Amino acid sequence: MKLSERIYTKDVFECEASTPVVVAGFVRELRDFGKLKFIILADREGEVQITAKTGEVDEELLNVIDSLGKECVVAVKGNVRNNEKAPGGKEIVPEEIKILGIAESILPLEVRSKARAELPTRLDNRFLDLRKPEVRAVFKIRSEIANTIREFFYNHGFYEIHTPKIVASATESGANVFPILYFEKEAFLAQSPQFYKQACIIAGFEKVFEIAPAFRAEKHHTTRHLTEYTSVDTEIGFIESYEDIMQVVEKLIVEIFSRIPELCEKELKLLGVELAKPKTPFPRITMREAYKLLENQGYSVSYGDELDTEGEKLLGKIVKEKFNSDFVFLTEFPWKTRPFYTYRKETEPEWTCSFDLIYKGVEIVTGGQREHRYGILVKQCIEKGMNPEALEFYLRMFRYGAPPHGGFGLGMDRLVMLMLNLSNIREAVLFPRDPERLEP
Ligand code: AMO
Repeated sequence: MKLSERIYTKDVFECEASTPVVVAGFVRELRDFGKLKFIILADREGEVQITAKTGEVDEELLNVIDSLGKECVVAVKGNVRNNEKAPGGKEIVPEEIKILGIAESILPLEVRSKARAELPTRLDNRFLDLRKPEVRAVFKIRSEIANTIREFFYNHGFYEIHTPKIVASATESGANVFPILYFEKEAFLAQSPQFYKQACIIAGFEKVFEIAPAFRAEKHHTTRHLTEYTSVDTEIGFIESYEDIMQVVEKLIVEIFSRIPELCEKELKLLGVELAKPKTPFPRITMREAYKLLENQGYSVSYGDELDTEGEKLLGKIVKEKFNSDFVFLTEFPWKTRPFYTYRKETEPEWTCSFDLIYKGVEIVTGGQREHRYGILVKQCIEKGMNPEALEFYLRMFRYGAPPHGGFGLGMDRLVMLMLNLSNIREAVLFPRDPERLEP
């Protein structure tokens, strides 16, 4: 039997009776009724029943089946047979079974059990956890979201860029960078491609995007923070205002919510998730309005402070009731809460030309216009208590002609978690990293 002739289990159900086929996958279930033995064989696309009856198949083949355990990897050559009692109405009568990989008899995690193991056990045994169709569905959808995002940017004239992840300085705040030893020097893992995506705009690329890991040394244990996450970043040149950037975010979100239901119908059904195309434009609320809305509900946030998790959640609820929207742009963040590179309102410099996108009460995007005027940028850097000399490699770019520009960063893992109603960001990531978890 040749593996190159293999078809997926789902394609068996398209075959006429007596068609010879080769399938391969994991032994998900074994049932032994003495003279009648069943294997439920699973591959990425589904499952099929293999039926071996004494008298119908070789004695030797029955012995091979007896030697199998759950999750062994096998290839099966046989003929398709119609059988009303078989799942999906078809089964395979085997002629040859080849063992490709042996599984130990005691599994650290049951693949086909209805009872869900605790998340740490699942993550410790992720390779087995991912064999569950409902877990794998998350990553099929994530793959399609990534492809949709990539296609969206290519279709809108963006260049895809790849920027360094070993860097010389913090971009967002000094507190949450991972220092690394870089030969004899200190270096850091990139918190964001912020400086480099801006460099591409100053280089005249007009529109760029990157989908890549970002690293944050955040020690808090929450259901929405990781130490390594996937960031979807963009930067756009020659903008009028940050409104231009919000419109791109909106279009991208609508594209994702339009495409995923058609691309992942089966997976969404398996997860019990219904995705409706969001109404546009998303409501836009300034931070000053947000403080008032929260205050009216008895939740007070100091004027000029950032919203905490609870505040964001409550605001999400208020917006849902008021505008019937899961999405809201929070705009004009206080200068004191934003990085030094943020563009400030000309008339009210305590407020910035920046925004967050809140989805179901959780921040998924941060963006805004950037300060592109050298003198002001240096002043802002000093105002934030940073040393311009240490940032010379970044600041000098602005001395030789920088167009007005802006962009955003979208947390891919948060988006997947919220779209699929997962209760923890770790479920949206193949091999999550948090303060305690470095393996697998
Ligand atoms: P910010 O730091 O807000 O902005 O990050 C942008 C988005 O990235 C996601 N995110 C995270 N996801 C999981 N775990 C974390 N620890 C984590 N930290 C951030 C969130 C967040 O909205 N340079 C700016 C972006 C820009 O203005 O272009 C930045 O990095 O979804």
